[in-house]
Amino acid sequence: MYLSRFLSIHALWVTVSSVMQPYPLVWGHYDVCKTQIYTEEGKVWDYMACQPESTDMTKYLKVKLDPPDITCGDPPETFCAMGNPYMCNNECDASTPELAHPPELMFDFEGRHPSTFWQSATWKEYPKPLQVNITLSWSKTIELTDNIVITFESGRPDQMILEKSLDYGRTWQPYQYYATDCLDAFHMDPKSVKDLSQHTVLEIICTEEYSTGYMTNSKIIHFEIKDRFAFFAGPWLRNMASLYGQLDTTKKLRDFFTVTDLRIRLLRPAVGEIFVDELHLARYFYAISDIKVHGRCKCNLHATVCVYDNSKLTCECEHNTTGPDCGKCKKNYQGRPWSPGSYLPIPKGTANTCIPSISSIGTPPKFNRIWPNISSLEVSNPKQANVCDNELLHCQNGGTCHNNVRCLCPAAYTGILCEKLRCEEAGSCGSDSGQGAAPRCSPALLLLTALLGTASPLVF
Ligand SMILES: [Ca+2]
Repeated sequence: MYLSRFLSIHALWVTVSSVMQPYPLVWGHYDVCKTQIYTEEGKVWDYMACQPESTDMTKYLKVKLDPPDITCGDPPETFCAMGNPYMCNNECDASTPELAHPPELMFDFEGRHPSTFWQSATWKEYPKPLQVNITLSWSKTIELTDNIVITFESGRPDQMILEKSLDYGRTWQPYQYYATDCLDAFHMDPKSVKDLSQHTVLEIICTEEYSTGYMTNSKIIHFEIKDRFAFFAGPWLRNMASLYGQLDTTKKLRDFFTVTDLRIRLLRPAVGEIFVDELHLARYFYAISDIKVHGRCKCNLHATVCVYDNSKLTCECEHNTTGPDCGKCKKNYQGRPWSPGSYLPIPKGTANTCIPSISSIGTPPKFNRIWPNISSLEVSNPKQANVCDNELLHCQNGGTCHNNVRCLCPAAYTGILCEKLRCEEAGSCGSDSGQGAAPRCSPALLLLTALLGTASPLVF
């Protein structure tokens, strides 16, 4: 509910700012889906590509551990400090809140001392491997915008794989391998992200950077999103236009940063020495105090708001699109194939709005079918296609939109959008009459012009 409230405030701000500002406050941030502009025809909507703000996505995930009973404390057990096998006075007890280490402590507010953390059972079954999968699920496609950061309280694992899914956990692909010895663990040469380039940015690497034992001064493991962005946007990410351009034109690159789920596969705990000390197996376990995942809902550049309701994230779609990711056109708005918005041209992008289906506006027989019921229609009935809405569907030639269901036309014009000369319909338009000043565009062209308004360029 918190997100819902936050996003409502955000939505309100977007609405207010779009009224106040003819253009987005900061160019190239894609934080406004539409804005009113003034043309010779009066106020009309101008549409642009838009996306939700990047935020802390750990508030909206579900976490699952496998094996499910791997968390320590049931039954209670003592564990030792890794650096000192004789310091074994720590206890994990799931039934005592002060001594329990449940998974949610990986996502609580940090900054306190000592840290709160999830902890696994110890490696008492050595040499059977101690392996744990931690799956983070959003049930929604999200786009990562910052490094994934995992903070270990137990020394960083000797072997670990970070994996991602794009299909809600049905299939998994490796994101990055982590090992003290990449060649030994995964038969891969060790690499760092800095060894990559624009051309090899999608390569899946094994890194030893984060996996040396407990003696090192850091507890942190990164999956480097920003370093990968920097290949396109420069070291300080100043040239975001270049990055957005690449994301727009290279689907594989965009998909690389898109996930529905992440899976942390802990394959071997930190040992800190070459050999496992079999006499003190209570030194070996996994403990994670914090996981950071920053990203945004993927809304295909058709929404700035993503609502969290009933434990589910959903884009609040604009541009006449619908679906959890705004991945299709609304009913009666299928006048051209759905298309994602585009970051290009910088800064406002292209909205690629869905336009009304020609048939929804009506050939006369269809229109006649709905016309008798118009008086009983709720204007706000979302299932009823608007005949006019002052956004995409403008009444033409001075006509005015009445309750969204019909255009009131000046005497000389007729048609659903007042697009036809009345004399033309009657077959009485003289070539030399005063009416000749009116454009003799075909009704279809007039209709198309009406549908598009001042919206972004058409891409069929
Ligand atoms: Ca914590």
